[in-house]
Amino acid sequence: MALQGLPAALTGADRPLIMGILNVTPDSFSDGGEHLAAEAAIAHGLAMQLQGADIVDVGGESTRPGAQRITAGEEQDRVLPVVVALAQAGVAVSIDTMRASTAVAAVRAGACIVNDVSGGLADDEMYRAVAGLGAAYVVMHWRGPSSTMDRQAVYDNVVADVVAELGARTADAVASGIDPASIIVDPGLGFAKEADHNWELLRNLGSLQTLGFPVLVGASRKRFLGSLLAEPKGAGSGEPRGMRGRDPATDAVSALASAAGAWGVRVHDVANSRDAVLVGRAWARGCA
Ligand code: PMM
Repeated sequence: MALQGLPAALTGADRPLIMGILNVTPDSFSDGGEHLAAEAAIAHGLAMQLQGADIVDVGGESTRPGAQRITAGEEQDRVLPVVVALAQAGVAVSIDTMRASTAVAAVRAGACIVNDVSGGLADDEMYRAVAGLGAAYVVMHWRGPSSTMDRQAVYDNVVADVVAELGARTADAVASGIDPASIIVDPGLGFAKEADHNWELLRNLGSLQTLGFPVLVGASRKRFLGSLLAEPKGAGSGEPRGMRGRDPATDAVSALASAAGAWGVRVHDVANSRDAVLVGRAWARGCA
């Protein structure tokens, strides 16, 4: 069944969708404040659309490890002008927020997806709010805020535990009135996960698919790619590869996630990930 809440052009796509990342934050670990000014953020969102982004994911609150929360007002001041302008320009906009009030305001401003990295855990009002919106809803695996998440990376079996926890979240979401046909799940790479937890989850994307929802993968420029690519430095431990140097590895994950049947990839490097998902799809099918 087609995913509910998305524009028809996206529900008909026969390849994984590209969700371009637009962090409208001064301290985002990837963008470092480049896009803080609304004008610059809007221009970057439009540029990503031209490069082939199917969706632009607008976020106002950093989820960088150790990041502190901001107020709802600050978050909405950052994201709403950008959501309005991009939606008016015909971009399919996703709002990356853990707050029900921001989700509601952004969908009213034109967003068609609520991307909730907390999977509903950060705000008791989120499921009820999303149930009435008619938007798609990304339920990401999460165990706690960025300030504490590194301590929560403890699993008996990371794949089974993440599937069980996402299963519980999605069941709660449906019980609160959210249409199951509007739900997307995401393993939450890097959120309460050590590097090998992320690799184990990627190797087992099929287990996430057993939940019965489309699967979104967000590996772009994350720490586990930086540490994989660390250059040996003398006899000591290597320095992680810098952010921008992680894009080819992100593209490789996009190709492999596509071959494994992912519904979408959330990336900074839109143009190359778009090529990569086509390679992955052709690889899996044995034809173009
Ligand atoms: N990662 C980040 C933020 N939002 N949303 C989803 N659905 N999945 C993710 O993996 C995810 C996310 C953090 O990364 P960023 O700071 O580069 O945006």
